[in-house]
Amino acid sequence: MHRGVDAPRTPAVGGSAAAEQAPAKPPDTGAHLQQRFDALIADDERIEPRDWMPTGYRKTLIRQIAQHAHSEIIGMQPEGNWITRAPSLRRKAILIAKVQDEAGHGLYLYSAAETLGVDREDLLDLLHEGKQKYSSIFNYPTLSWADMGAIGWLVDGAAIMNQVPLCRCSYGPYGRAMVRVCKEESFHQRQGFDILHTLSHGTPAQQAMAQDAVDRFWWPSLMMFGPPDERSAHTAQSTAWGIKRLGNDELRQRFVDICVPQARALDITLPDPDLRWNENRGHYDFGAVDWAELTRVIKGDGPCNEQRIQRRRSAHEEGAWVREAADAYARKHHNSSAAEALA
Ligand code: BYC
Repeated sequence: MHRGVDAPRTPAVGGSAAAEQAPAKPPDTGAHLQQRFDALIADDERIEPRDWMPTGYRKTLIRQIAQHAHSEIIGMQPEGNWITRAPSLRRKAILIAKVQDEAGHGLYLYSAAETLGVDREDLLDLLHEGKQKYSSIFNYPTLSWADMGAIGWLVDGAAIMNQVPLCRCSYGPYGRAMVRVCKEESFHQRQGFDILHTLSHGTPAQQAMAQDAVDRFWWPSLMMFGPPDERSAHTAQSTAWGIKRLGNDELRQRFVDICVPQARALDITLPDPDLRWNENRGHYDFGAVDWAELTRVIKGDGPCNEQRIQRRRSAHEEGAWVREAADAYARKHHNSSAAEALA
């Protein structure tokens, strides 16, 4: 059971007599702080912003939360591409709402990162300079309307699989942000499934379009979970710290297991000839993922890396006046509140 944000770390001391009898508080030495942190992690308690934490824990969280936030806002681009071409007013309104949700997710996540002592502007600079990553999946183009279905079904589906365990992340602000994000992602996943279901039960041309989208997005979706655990630089330590609750391979396997029956309901074939139920393992076996492709895309050599980052930079520059106006408004508001307090 997680402690609430404001719950005390140490038992309250009753009166002064009790205080006199209480054992002397151990000094906050490095070793003592580390022990307290380790005990919180071992008890599955949450670490909050005011708590001491090892430098590595803080750095890992900043890296992961920032990468996650960047993914949310870069993830608006492939879908934004279809807002003007959605096939009906209803589909357009839903897609606009979804893209707007992604911006909101970015905001929750940048705010969660800021509780670790970093500045959102600095994180954005790191993204724009190519010094921080975002998810590989958003470097693939969205070529047809069916891609909106495949992204919703597969990409949001993979995101939910990855993010539900993150709701139990040992760092409080990240875990709490994930709760809300996951609720919204499940709507996104259903809208994607609905788009594909409509197309795959439509004309032969629509069926082919749905199949083609799934053919292109299936393998990149499996790559979203990261490299295999044995090659993952961070999984062991992040799991020991309770940041990640499950490894990359286990989440990928769960995703495959859940997608197979859903693909059947969609009348869509997953593009993997090695996909079959393994009675002994109680899981679906699946073919080899092209890890060289993931490495290439992460390093900047995916089909749309350049376009995505350029668009992001120009959106940031074009939005400078909005940030300036918001700052000016905040200053004015602050000054008039201060003047009122003095009156
Ligand atoms: N793409 O040791 P590993 C969304 C990097 S948003 C790019 O396993 P870790 C959505 C990794 O960062 C989707 N990079 O790392 C939004 C590390 O690099 P550095 C984003 C990847 O962190 C809008 C290195 O490879 N979701 O779903 O333990 C619309 C070694 O990997 C990728 C999140 O960010 C990749 N696919 O595990 C719709 C969730 N995979 O930093 C949907 C939170 C690995 O050492 N993040 N790398 O240079 C996580 O759960 C974890 O960070 C990961 C990677 C599972 C992604």
